[in-house]
Amino acid sequence: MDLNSQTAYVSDNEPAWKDGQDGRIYKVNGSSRMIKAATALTIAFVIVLAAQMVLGQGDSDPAHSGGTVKKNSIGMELVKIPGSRSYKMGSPASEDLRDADEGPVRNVSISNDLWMGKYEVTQAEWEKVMGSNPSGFRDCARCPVENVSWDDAQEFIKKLNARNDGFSYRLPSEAEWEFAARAGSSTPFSIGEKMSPADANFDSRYPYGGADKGQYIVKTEPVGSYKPNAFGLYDMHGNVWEWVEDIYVRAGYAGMPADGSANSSNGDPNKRVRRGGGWDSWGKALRSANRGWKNPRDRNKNGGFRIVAIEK
Ligand SMILES: [Ca+2]
Ligand SMILES: [Ca+2]
Repeated sequence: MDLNSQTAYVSDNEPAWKDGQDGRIYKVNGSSRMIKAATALTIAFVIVLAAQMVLGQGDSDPAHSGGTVKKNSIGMELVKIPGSRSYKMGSPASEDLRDADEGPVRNVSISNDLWMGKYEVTQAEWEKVMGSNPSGFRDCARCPVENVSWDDAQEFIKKLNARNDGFSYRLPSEAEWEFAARAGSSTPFSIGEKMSPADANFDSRYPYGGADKGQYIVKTEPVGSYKPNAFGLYDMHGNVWEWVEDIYVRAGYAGMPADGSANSSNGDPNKRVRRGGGWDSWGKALRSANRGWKNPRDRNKNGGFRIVAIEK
């Protein structure tokens, strides 16, 4: 295996990539003001959520069908992702700081309803299934598990399936992941054109779309620390990169399956796609269309996953 050539192409969080994009060193400033603003936003959001719960409006809007949540046998929360739809996967050439592998934009069908982890798989959930915790960041049971390879994630899924709890589990396909991350949006992020430190955990010295800079936290945070998207999914942008099932093909989507299934046959199986960016990524890497990849045996402190479940 040629690790060097791999490093040369993987990009979204490597220093070389950062240097290539922008020679300036940004100064972190206004961080306490930023934290106050984030706290105020969080409080406002909790009030809105509480009001929705009291009024019972959480499930009434079909565009927000993420209101439907089930728990599996280990207490993992699964959000219903509506099927029978198609969406435009990939980014248009006009999207700022995109990479060529995000196109061409094409229609992809998501035929069946599926359930997706409301959060990244947590350290506590991993430990419950696997009996150990490989994470690099310690003393945070509700933080996402990281330091897990694609192969490790498959092992977790195998053990979870062996519990026979009414769902059959797997990694999301790349197409399912992007559909879930967009949650109906066609902007760079599910929240719009900008990515600021109040929106996700990333290296917010390098925000996107003209958003204010903030303090770089330099670690994972407990899942659900930021606002969910319209499907009710948390941390699709940032915190940890998320493995998906697909083999990465640098040439992009031409000739790839358009029925929502994973690409498991084209390209080099030693390149598996990761999505969504992580705590050490620049804002650009968190875009819904962005694609990264790693060797399926690589373990990284910035990488975890979430699962998809199909009702049996
Ligand atoms: Ca994530
Ligand atoms: Ca990329």
